[in-house]
Amino acid sequence: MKKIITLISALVISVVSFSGVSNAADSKKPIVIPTHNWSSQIVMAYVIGGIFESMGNNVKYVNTDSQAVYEAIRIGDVDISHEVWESAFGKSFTTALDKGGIVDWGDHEARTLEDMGYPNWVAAKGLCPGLPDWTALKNPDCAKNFTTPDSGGKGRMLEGPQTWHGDLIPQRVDALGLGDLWTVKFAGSADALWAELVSAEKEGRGTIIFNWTPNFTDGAGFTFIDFPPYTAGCRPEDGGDGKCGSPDGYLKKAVNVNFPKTHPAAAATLKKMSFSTSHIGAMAALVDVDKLTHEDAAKKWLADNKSVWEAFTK
Ligand code: TMO
Repeated sequence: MKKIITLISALVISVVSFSGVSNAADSKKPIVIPTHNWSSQIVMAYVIGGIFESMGNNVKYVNTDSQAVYEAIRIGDVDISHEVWESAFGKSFTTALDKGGIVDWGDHEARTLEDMGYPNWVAAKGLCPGLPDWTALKNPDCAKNFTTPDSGGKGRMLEGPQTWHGDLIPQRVDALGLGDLWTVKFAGSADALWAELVSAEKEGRGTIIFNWTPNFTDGAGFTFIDFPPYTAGCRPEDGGDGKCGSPDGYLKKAVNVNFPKTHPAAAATLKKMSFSTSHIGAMAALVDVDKLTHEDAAKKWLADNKSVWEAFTK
């Protein structure tokens, strides 16, 4: 009897140490990676999935709302986020952090800007003298060059999908006293923003759209408008008057609190993972310029940048 007990306890000890946290292998349970609705994020999802798979992990992609994802990570439905953009999602992310269950997993090297701007030919054609200073927008002779059939005689700005940051831009336009001259419409998708650039140029009318960096438009002749500087608390959602532009923002990663326990190797790799402005711009360009599918873009990016990502796995 004593012998059997000794045998059982030895077995228990070896099983426990085998599955122990410190040097355990990653669980075979698929790592749940979210996809949203802009190109770099989707390509990077497949890039990271490919890196995890190269380490022997299983992965699963779920299309998730880009605000609700932080709550989904917090409660464990999604394992990671790889593009937490400060301007659009900082508030949802911080709210989830405060509730617990989600962990800040560090910053990418790239800094971000998410704001309204225009293709450089708008300035070259003299459609709004004084840009990129926002006060140029107060001039009726500027606004009239940006009208569209649906803008009620006002200049039109084309925002991205409303799920990204709600009424931030319409609020700002009103707060800055631009509401009599300008109206804000929401695009249904990122592709609608890029289509607007093409049609405005064809029609020779001015256009102001929402855009961001890193993106495929980096270095392709796009200028962001200089609004009054962002300061902590300046937005209406934070109690401010809304008379401010967007921050020089972070681009973070985040994980569910249990992810480093279930998948320690993948978690360590994600922690080291840091993409630059040009890495992320290239991921977007493979889709939006070269017209690859997101999956093919990720495969190509991984093949072209082996030395970059292999370093994260070591
Ligand atoms: C979140 N985004 C990059 C579309 O601004």
